[in-house]
Amino acid sequence: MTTSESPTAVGSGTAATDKFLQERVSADTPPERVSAIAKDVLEALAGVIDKHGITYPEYRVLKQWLIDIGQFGEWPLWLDVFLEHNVEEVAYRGQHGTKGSIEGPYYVADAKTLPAKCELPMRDNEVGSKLVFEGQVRDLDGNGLDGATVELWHADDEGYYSHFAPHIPDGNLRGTIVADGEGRFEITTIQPAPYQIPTDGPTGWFIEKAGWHPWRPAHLHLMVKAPGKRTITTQLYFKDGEWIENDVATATKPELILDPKPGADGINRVTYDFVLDPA
Ligand code: MBD
Ligand code: FE
Repeated sequence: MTTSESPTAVGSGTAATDKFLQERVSADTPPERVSAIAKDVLEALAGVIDKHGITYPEYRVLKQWLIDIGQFGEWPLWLDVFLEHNVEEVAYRGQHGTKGSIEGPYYVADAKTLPAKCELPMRDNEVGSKLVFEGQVRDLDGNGLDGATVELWHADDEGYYSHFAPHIPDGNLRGTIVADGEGRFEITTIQPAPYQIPTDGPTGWFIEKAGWHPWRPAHLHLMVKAPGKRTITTQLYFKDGEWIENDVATATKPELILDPKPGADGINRVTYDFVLDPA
């Protein structure tokens, strides 16, 4: 691997920021609500400054770090690691189906469409143990859903994501699986590795200065859709996996843990069914 092909914090950060900027997001927040939220945020920060007796050197370091986060393109990373789980909990209040989890910074829309029984796009020599992931998309009454899609994206055996690491081909380990008429799917992929927040950028420095660890447990990302149903964005983890009890992004849930077992062919297999609420 040449230096220019090595993943760097600024490289993945910039790619995540560029991807996010293409979405041109908006929210219909009225001025009274903006005012109420902004007031509470400022009051919370005032409380922290007062409580800890924040000094001028500390204030200037904060300013520098906020500028660095922007220049490294790491706002998507930092926000999704430290705040998104709170927003996700609010968004899924009162929902009955499969638990959600955070989307994170590395989703890419319009991944290749694949049939219900498929292999995720991967390199000829893709490293990692094979994993067969199968299941069914159902409604709250247990009926299989026609027209369901399962978008799956995950890191490779080194913890890197395609589109956000320069040495991986676009589309690698990403797919939009069209489930069959009863919502069933069977996807062959590889076991992802845990993900490490880049240590050569401001999110990594922040974690290091606080004496925390930069790891997320190995995970699969999923976005599951069906006509007339509420889309769920979630993640699935692996039983007894490293960092499962102390995810830096606080995004694990007991209901979202897989326990693959080798089948008769020796290949690891696991079943997980998704339940969607009405839209
Ligand atoms: C990831 O792979 C991820 O899933 C999240 C939420 C944040 C950073 C990297
Ligand atoms: Fe991830």
